[in-house]
Amino acid sequence: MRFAIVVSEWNTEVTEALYNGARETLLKFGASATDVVRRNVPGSFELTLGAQLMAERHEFDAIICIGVVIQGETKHFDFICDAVSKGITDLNMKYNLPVIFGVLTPNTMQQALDRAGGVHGNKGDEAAITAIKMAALKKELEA
Ligand code: RBF
Repeated sequence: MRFAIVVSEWNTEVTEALYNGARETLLKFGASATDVVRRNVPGSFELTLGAQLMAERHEFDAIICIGVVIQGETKHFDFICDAVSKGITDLNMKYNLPVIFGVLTPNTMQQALDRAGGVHGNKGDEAAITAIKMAALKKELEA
């Protein structure tokens, strides 16, 4: 299977850890390095268009979106989270393709780090497993 990972450049310490977790999990479960394609976008708000541009290529079995929006640090929190969660939901339906919401929305940077390879694991790993499960479900039901 082929996977795209779209990574937001805000809070890169966290998004890089999430990306590495997602990529390593895809490779661990059998994806080859050439079948995992990464592209960056400036912020989480741009994840929707970034994922849509990847979906338009019709060459991926799933797309993983990775971002971090920290509630305590921006009044834009609700705008960005609402937009990207709705945007990603719409892409799932528009392309009939798993587009995975790997966006952390914690209150603090420490909570983000705890979920990006810290005490609460790595949500990037979980996003990758979700991508694999949904791509497999799609293949099974469309066979
Ligand atoms: N993008 C993120 O991915 N995480 C953030 O925490 C975040 N905070 C922002 C706070 C403000 C005040 C603004 C204007 C933008 C923020 N962005 C953040 C960037 C946003 O996702 C997007 O890249 C820009 O709004 C340009 O469309």
